Amino acid sequence: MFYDEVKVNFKAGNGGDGCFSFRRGKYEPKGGPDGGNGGRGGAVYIIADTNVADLTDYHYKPGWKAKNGEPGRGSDQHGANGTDILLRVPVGTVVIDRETEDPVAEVLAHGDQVLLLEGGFGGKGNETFKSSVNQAPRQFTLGKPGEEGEYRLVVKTIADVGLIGFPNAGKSTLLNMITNAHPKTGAYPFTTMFPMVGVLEYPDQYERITVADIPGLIEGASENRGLGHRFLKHVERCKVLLVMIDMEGTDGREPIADFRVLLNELKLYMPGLVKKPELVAANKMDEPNAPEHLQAFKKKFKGKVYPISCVSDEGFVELKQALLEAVLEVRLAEKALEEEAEENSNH
Ligand SMILES: Nc1nc2c(ncn2[C@@H]2O[C@H](COP(=O)(O)OP(=O)(O)OP(=O)(O)O)[C@@H](O)[C@H]2O)c(=O)[nH]1
Ligand SMILES: [Mg+2]
Repeated sequence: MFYDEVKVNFKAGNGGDGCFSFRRGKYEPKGGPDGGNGGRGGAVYIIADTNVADLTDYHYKPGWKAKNGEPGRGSDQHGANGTDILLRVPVGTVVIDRETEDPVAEVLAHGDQVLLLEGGFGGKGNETFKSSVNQAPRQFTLGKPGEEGEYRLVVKTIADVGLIGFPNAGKSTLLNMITNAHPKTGAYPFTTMFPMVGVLEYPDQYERITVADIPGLIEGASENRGLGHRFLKHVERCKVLLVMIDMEGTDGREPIADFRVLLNELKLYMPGLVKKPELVAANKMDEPNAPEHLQAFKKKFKGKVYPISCVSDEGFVELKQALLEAVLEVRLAEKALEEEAEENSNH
C-alpha cells in the first residue's frame, strides 16, 4: 500500500517540575535552598527526507511524543532537557491542523526542517528564588505542559511535469522510456496505483527535469471516482502538465471527448490547474486509426499537440525538447517573481 495521507497525533514533552529542597548536611543542619530547575520538554520537528517514499510509517504508528524534561533535584541539580524528536517525512509533505483544516507547515526540499510543537518550559527550583531578603524561599514552580496537535499529513508530489490521462493512455510506458523510473505498465486500467517521479536528462544541454506519472483519471475524478482527487492533488505543484491522449481510441475511447473530460476534471478540482502550461501528447500513433483521429483532434484544439508512439519512439525528440522549454520558462518566471518579492521586502 501507498499512503499519501494519514492522521497523526504529536505531542511535545512537558517541562520537568522545579524542586523544593534544602541542604541538609552533618555540619549544616539548616543549609540554604538547593532545589534545581526542571528540564525543558523535547520539541517536535518534521524534516523532509528524499529517502522516505510515503507515510506508511505514520499509518502504522500515528502517535509520537517527545520526552518530558526531568524534574529538578536537590543539591542544585537541574533536570535534563527532554530530547527533541525529528520526524522524517517525504519531500512535499503538508501538515494540516485537523481542527481548523489550516495548513500549518510544509517541507519542500530534502533537509527542510520545521518546528511543529514546542516543549514545555521546566519549572523553577526553590534555589532560583533565593535573594538577600528571602534566604529560605519555599516557592518553586511546576513544569509547563508541552504543546500537542492533531494533524493530517498529506504528501503532494513535487515534479516539474505532471503526466495525466485516462487509464491505459500509456503514461507509465512513456516514463519508462524517457526517464530513469520504471513504473509498472499493463493493458488494464489503474495499473499505476501511486505517483512515481522520474528524472529526464538532457545531457547535451546539461539540464534535467522531473516527470511524475500520476494514476489514471476518469470522469468524476474531481468527485473522487476511480482513484479520484486523492491523486489530483499530486499535480497541484507541477510546473507543466502533459496531457496524454490515446489517439487510437483503444477500447472505444474518444480522443476529443477524453481531452474535454480531463480538462474539466482538472478545472472542477482546482480552477488554477488549467492555467498551468499544458502540452498534449497524442500517443499510440503507430496504431491504424490514430493519424485520422489526430487530424480531427487538431482541428478542434489549437494548443500544442505532440504526436508520439511509445512503440517506435516517434516524436520523442520534439516532445522532450518542448517539455524542457516549457519547464525552463516557468522556472524563469518563478525566479523573477521571487527576486521581485525579495526586492520589495528589502525596501
Ligand atoms: N500500440 C501502442 N500501445 C501502447 C503505446 N504506449 C503504451 N501502449 C500500451 O498501452 C497499455 C497501457 O500502458 P500503460 O503505460 O500501463 O498506461 P497508463 O496510462 O500508465 O495506465 P494507468 O496506469 O492504468 O493509468 C499497455 O499495454 C502498453 O503497452 C503506444 O505508443 N502504442
Ligand atoms: Mg500507469
